[in-house]
Amino acid sequence: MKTKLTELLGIRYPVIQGGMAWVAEHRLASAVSEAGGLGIIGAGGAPAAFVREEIRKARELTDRPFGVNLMLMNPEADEIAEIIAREGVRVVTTGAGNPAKYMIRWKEAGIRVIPVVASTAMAKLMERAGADAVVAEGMESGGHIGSLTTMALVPQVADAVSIPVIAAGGIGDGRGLAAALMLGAAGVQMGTRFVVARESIVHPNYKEKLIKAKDIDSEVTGMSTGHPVRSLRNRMTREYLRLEQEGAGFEELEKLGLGALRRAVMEGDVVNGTVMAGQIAGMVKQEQTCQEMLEEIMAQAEKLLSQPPVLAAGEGEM
Ligand code: TUI
Repeated sequence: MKTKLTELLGIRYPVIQGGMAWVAEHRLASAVSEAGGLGIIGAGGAPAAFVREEIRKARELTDRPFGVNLMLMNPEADEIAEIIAREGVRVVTTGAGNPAKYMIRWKEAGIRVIPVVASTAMAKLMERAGADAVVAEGMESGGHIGSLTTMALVPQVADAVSIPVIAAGGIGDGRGLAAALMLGAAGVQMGTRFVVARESIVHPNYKEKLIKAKDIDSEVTGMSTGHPVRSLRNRMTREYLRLEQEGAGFEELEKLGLGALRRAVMEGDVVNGTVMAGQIAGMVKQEQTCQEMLEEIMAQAEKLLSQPPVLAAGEGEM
């Protein structure tokens, strides 16, 4: 399947992996790239030196292009931005902020820059600043989210900019990919599905909780602080929401969130840790290799696109 995205990045399938903090490390990123998508190392809140090592380790595991996601609230964002430029990374995605101040440096290093946006205003701003594409991420996503749904956001962003748009949020299989292309996207970004990849190093408890989750099992905390985060319901989200309802201040709430994602991903504390996941958690049913996932997703999308269900021969009145 050729799209503006596969051409822009030189990849086989129009699928990029989300830049998930702690989860998206060199093994997952290189496996996604080896399987024909675009793997991404998520800098999350990690120190710059750690990110540099992750980039070098990924390069040992694949000759294919991979990217780095710079989470813009990282205290070492400036240093990481410079490392990305110096280490010969091919693609950068950004999250949770405006990356405009790094754009000239990255473009001059020949990097494809793909900011994640949650509004048409931000998408237009990024296009003017020189972005090569944008990820339009709906609130179905796991982690830090905006307020629009993918269904509403993607076509509006596609109308607002002329660079390729990558749809994210609520996409976990070939139906989601086919639908995203119909909405005007040139490809998709998936996070939650890749969390349970065989090559993903997240603690088995995290994978198990995700595989057991149903459609309604995610919750959004942090609405009151201006940093809404979607994760699976557990003692942590209940306690957080109770404190928010009681009018707890920003500082008390932030303290609760600090390190909680790391506790869930690395230590397997899925009770008191933050188990970030998107609304498609209910359709994540089993651990598979990245290659199995991508082949299944592409086969399903290609079938749907060549034979849209509503036009299927001889079925009903339509
Ligand atoms: O960034 C994400 N998802 C994330 S970042 C993250 S780490 C974290 N953990 C706890 C609390 C806060 C962060 C976990 N998940 N997705 C991309 C994304 N970016 N979603 C929404 C946005 C966004 C929001 C506002 C992008 C730009 C923006 O603009 C604000 C501005 O600066 O004008």
